[in-house]
Amino acid sequence: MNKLYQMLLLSFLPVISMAQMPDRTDMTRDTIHLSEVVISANLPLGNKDLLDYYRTNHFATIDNINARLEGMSLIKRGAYALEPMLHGFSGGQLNVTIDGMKMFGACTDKMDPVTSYIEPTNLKNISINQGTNGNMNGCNVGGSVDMTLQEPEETSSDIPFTSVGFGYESVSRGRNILFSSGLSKNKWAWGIDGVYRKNENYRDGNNQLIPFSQFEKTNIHSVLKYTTSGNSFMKADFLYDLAHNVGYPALPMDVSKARATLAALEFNRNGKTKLKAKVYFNSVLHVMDDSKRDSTFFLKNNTTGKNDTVFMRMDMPGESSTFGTYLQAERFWNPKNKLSLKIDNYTNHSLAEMTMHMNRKSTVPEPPMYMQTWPEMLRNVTGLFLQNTTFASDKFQLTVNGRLDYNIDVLQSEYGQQQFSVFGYSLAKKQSRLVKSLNLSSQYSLGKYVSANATLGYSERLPTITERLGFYLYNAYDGYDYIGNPYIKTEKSDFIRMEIQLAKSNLKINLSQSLSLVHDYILGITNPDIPPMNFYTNGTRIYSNIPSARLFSTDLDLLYTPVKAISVFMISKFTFGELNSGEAIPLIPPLKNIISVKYQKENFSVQVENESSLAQNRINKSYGETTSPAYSIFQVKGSYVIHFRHVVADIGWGISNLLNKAYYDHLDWGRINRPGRNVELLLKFSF
Ligand SMILES: [Cu+2]
Repeated sequence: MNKLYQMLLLSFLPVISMAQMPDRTDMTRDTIHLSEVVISANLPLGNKDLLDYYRTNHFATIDNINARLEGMSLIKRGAYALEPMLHGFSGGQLNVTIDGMKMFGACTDKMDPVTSYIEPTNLKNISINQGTNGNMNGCNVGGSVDMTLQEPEETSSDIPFTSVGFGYESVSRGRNILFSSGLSKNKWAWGIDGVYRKNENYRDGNNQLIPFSQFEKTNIHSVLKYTTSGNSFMKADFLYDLAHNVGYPALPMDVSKARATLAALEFNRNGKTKLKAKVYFNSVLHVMDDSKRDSTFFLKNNTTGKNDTVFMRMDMPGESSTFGTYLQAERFWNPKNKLSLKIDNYTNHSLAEMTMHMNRKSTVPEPPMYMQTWPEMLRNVTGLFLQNTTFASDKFQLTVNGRLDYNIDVLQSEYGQQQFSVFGYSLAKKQSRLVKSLNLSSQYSLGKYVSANATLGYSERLPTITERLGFYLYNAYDGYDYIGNPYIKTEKSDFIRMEIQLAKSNLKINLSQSLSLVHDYILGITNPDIPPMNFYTNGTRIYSNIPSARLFSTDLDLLYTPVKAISVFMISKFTFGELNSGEAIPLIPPLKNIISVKYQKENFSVQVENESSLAQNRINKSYGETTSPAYSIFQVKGSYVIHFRHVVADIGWGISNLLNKAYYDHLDWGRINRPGRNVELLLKFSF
């Protein structure tokens, strides 16, 4: 089995590892950093056991994987494109990047988080950094999620490799096809991978069809690599992702088209000084569509006093494109100190429009009403990141890092200015800000198997375009229209995290606690003076800074292998969030626990999993939040691998929601039930 073969064979298998950790920092070699996940052939020895706990099946979506990561929860508005939340932080409070590249969704309603444009088959790693410490790719308060794209490895043999898989899911009649292929010759290596998915509406545990839960998507990623010398290479990535007919049952609109393209060129040198330079471009188009929804309203007619039928249709396209570049270097400047540096710059262009077509039955059609919900804006950010790690002794290491981001926002549209003049704002065409971050972390080993980590940090973050210039953005969760605040202050966070790890050969435990004290926390505050614009909104909220908010999280991860064939994996997550008023931060998940037991012998494996959540009664009613009940669901899955000459056939099966429970998660908008019992079958051939 050559290396490329291995790489591609394993390309669907997520595992946990010391991703992105240079050799020297691997102080406790047996320790598993459960916050970092690798999906690749570069899986470190000994971590193979963990692999299947992250792989729900070969056709797992990125959401399935994210749901199992430490501290990660998912906000659900439909069956597709779940929004990541890390320890109660989401949206602009998180840095989501693709191998350090900035990319922004084009939906004003957060229907398309960046993760929705990536498939597990594209991925080599997912690495997560918690709190203010995730500032390598941008200053932020809630942490970072960086996804590295899959890449081929140059080999001496030039045997092409191909793998094709087919899958079926009963609950949504989901059909999935995935493939990957690779070729390498001399200094060249090429890889291609992709997925096609088509899902119809799914049924919940009450056997009810959930309307508007369908989706269809195609994803393709290609990478070409050229090794210039022993320790340097050039790499070109191209990614295309197209989703259409995506339903969002919890929202009043669906998506007829969500398209992303990404192109990147990278130079990498691995010498005494490690160098990485990258230039990239990505663009996202998002078209919202309510043509399949009932858009009839009944309004009292002012003159007749009778109920009048009103039809309202909306066209809401959005686009976002980002051009960026970065240079990263790493070097030991003496035997005990390693310095890392990153300089980066990106320019993002975004625009979202809304045209409302309103038609009263009793009168002539009104002229269409046009708005820019994201006025056309250019955001340019230049950042400098510096980090030094001191390996003080075999037992102790200290890392200090800091970052500065200089931002210029240029409002390009006249429209945006005019829109805001209604509220008495005279918008400056240009606005600049400086945000900063400083973090100190230490790692100390307390004996052969136990180590402790502590982090202390401060960071600020830029407000998003929605928070600054968003214009009448309807939030289907609380029923309010949201308006940005052009002069909103940056959000700031003080952060502390403690972690203790036990790492023995058959038992690994990781317990962590994080506390964030956020100042000038950004939240929409109701403004009773602004009249509602539509007949279906509760009122208008303006993004505002509230004095402070506190978020506390605790996570426990455990991996236990009592005997060789059996392994047990558990992950528990809990977050508590409070505003300075003492009220709960809206949409904080309750305690959640996943436990999984696996039996594996040779080519056969079977795994039983339980996912349980407590009820959430600590809610904020003024944000439309309601309590949610506890639930507990089971799933079972298995696989069998057959080797036949040069072909490897992988047969997989699984039943999720085994007891056909009708349930929803606290972060699921609209209290819409999740899928009921689902039988999945998959077949994968590699040759
Ligand atoms: Cu949208």
